[in-house]
Amino acid sequence: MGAPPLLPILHEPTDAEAVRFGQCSVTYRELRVTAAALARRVSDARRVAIWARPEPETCVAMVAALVAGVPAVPVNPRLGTLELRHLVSDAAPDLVLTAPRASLPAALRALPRLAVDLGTQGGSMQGASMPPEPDPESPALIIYTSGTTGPPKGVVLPRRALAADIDALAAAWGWTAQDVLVHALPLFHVHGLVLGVLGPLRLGGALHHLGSFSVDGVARELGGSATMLFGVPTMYHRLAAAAERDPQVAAVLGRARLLVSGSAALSVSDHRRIAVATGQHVVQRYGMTESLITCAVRAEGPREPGTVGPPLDGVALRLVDDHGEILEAPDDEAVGEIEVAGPTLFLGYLNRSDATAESMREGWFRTGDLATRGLDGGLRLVGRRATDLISSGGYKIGAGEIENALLEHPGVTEVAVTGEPDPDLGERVVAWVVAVGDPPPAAAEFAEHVARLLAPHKRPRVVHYLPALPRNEMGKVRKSELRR
Ligand code: MCA
Ligand code: AMP
Repeated sequence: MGAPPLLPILHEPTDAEAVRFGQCSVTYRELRVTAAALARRVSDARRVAIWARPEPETCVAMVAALVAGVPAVPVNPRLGTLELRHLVSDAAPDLVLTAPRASLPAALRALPRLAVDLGTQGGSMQGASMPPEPDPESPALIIYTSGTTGPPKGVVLPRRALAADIDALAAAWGWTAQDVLVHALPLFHVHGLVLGVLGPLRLGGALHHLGSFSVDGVARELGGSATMLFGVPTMYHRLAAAAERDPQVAAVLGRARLLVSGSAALSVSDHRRIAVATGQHVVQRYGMTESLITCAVRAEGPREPGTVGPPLDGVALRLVDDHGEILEAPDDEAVGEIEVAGPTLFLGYLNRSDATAESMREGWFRTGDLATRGLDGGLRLVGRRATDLISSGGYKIGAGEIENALLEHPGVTEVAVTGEPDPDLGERVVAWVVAVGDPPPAAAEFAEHVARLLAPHKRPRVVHYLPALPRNEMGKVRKSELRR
């Protein structure tokens, strides 16, 4: 007996729809035929990069790599030159999978390229045999995630973590093959890729991707066959305003089977605005790239605002205070760091055994997130250990990374980056610069510079010019003073 398949439906595919992007729909049978053919062509690779534009080819490439048992590295197509160069040298993919005619940046053009051809969909099942199921402990995905300093680290996720997490979420939400997910998230992070793509595909349901988020697109899909939405709080903030304005938007949101928010805190106020306008209570879940999703409000349980729910079945989770004491009491008061163990954990950071060791305590992964435990067992997130990690639009952004990029600009002599509250994005990136030049470079130029070197979502939205940065006697910038 081999291992149970990660994507069982591919072994007995039907003509049911698997993924849809705009007019382009791919059935499970077509997915099997195309992905099995592609899997044979990548099976010798050690690792493959996937140019993760929101297109059906990205899903097919991902499935092909999983079928072949070759670790896939999804690449944000908006990465700037610095970040992309780091990813390519760190992950060292043998080839890159793209849609036909994708235009690649220089760092990826140097790699052999394989175009995903949806034209092979019409091929026969005879020629599309499935290779044996890879070891559940083998790496499936390498997802890059920002830390507070230095370049992003590649989180290596095994197949068993993906399977365990999706199954636990399915149990928590009554998520089945009958569900159709409206999807508008990027396909290179856990939220959009593991939950949004592999979730429906493991369960045999469908996903409808909008290409990019819009209130109209979400309303159209939920007014049609879609039953669920996965979004970040910025999306729900925009949906709340739309539902208050437009009774039709309110009605379709109200009819959805489940609206789920994650990646950042959904404000109590936006939760309530949506509940008042639509009758629907958005469900929160909490997780991290390294641990996948570990807590969720249950579909059938109470849906209080401000809580991310109790741990998922099968996940071991503990709260540990500053003295190393494990907090047991559900008092909604004592604050501890969330530590996680169990089947949803990553294997480690790629090429960074030092960082992997630092992130663990006695076999438990230290998330850096601080929470209390409520009477009902649900967790309430109250903050993060690292204040240098900015959470903007559901993206985590390391302040150090932006500081390093800005220091490469000839108009900057000193810089500090902080986050400040933003009603739409949660937090926005703020740069405090000591600039040279008369006049100094404009704020828009600094934004362009960061967008080019890193990625557009990391650009500073506000730039303050200072004659000098406030520093302590050790020379360290006093960010608390700047934030004040
Ligand atoms: C603006 N743009 C620029 C510049 N200014 N480009 C270059 N240089 C500039 N100076 C462009 C952008 O590229 C973009 O183009 C457009 O302007 C607007 O971008 P932006 O302001 O960044 O965002 P937005 O369009 O308002 O998007 C909000 C969003 C987005 C849809 C909520 O932030 C988003 O998709 N967030 C999801 C993040 C996520 O998936 N996180 C999961 C990771 P254009 O208009 O062409 O797009 S966390 C995770 O996985 C864990 C496990 C978890 O718990 O989930
Ligand atoms: P990432 O580092 O990109 O994997 O994002 C994981 C981080 O997102 C966690 O460490 C949390 O700080 C944050 N996060 C995820 N879900 C939630 C949530 N429901 N509420 C608050 N923060 C969240």
